[in-house]
Amino acid sequence: MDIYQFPKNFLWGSATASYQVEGAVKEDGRGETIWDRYCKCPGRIKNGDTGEIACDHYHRYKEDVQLMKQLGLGSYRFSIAWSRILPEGTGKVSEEGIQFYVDLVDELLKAGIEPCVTLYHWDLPQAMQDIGGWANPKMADYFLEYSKIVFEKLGSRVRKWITLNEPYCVAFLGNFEGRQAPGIQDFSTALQVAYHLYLAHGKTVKYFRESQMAGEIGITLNLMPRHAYPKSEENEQARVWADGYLNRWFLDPLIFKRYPEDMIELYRKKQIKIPDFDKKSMEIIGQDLDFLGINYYNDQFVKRNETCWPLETEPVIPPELQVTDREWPITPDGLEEMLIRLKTEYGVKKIYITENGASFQDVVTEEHTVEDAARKEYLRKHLKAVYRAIQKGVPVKGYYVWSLLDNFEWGFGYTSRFGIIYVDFHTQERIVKASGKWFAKCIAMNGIRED
Ligand code: IFM
Repeated sequence: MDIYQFPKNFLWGSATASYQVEGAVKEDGRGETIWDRYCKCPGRIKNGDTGEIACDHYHRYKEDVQLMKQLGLGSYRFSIAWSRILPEGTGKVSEEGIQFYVDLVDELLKAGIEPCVTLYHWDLPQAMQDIGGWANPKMADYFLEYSKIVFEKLGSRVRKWITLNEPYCVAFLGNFEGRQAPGIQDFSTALQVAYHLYLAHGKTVKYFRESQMAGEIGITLNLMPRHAYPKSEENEQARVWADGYLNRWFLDPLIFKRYPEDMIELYRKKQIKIPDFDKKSMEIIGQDLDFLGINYYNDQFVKRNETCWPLETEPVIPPELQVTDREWPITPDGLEEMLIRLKTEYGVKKIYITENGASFQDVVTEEHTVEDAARKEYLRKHLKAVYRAIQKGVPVKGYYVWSLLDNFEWGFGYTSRFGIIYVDFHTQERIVKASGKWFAKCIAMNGIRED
């Protein structure tokens, strides 16, 4: 039997996000968000689902914290809904909204679980979208105003902060592809959004440092190695652009304080307006990070297709690969590859895997269990990839499974389940899946056992 022992103090956690689990969208003064609005538009979300009730975590957080304790989690990553703190995005603060997070943090600490707080996981107050959303240059200051309030209320007890979750998705899925809120389809807007998100991030980290807050602060990016498929010179060019679009456009400003030249050139050639950044703004963006959070699900394969504007690349799925029920290829080696790249190419000093997991169709058995062998296998393979990267000297300090609970999976509504805990969305009953029980064993032995 092989045992893969993780380093002492390795952090084992699980993650959720406010709109995906909380529900209670009209309670205690919470303001409307872009996701509340987006879900109302017919045809956008499978089955017309919304996050109105979701996992009802807002009312059931105590029960959920007990489940986390039962699993032995060292940390719980959750996000704060900006519109619970500032219903209009700016101005009047809602003390009731803040209280929910104060209580949640207290409950976690009582259970010996470290809170890891994401300040922004996509649920922008609608009032902010009404003045242009992240395309508005003032948004960085509004975000700072919001962050300061959260720091003031929770800063004495929270020691792990993440400014933004997956700015790529906010910018490009929300503002170019339009398949996430707010549903805009304009590439230049998406680039502006990405830039303003980064200014918001940078200003917040700067404030965190200047006010000498205790703990650590970072950001979470979704990263994927890209591969040419099939391999050819033409497809290799597509791979480089696809890599620039998702990976380098987000890593380079943070680490090297510049945007990738080849992408700027490509975008200019396509008449796309590039944000007006200068040395000063890049200094703000490239604040020192305590850690980089990465969300990893799969690699992506691309071929050149000149009709696909503006990247001239088309995603393909190699038929020899296994996929999840979302048709995401299962490519654990890619996680190791990306981790090594972060160390060697970008010199990142500390990494948390802030999300990793898989969606599969789950069935509740007659014995009232969920035997999700495929998810367990997915997690096992990816944890082994993390193990190998650590052995090669990559400073990975923790791993959060996505997700603690089955939840509202954005455009897929409740049809796509990522949880290690099953949620019956009619009764709100929770059942710890086989993958959850297996993950609890990993936590208990601080490693993985091959059996
Ligand atoms: O559910 C999402 C999460 O909100 C962000 N990262 C990817 C997950 C799975 O799609």
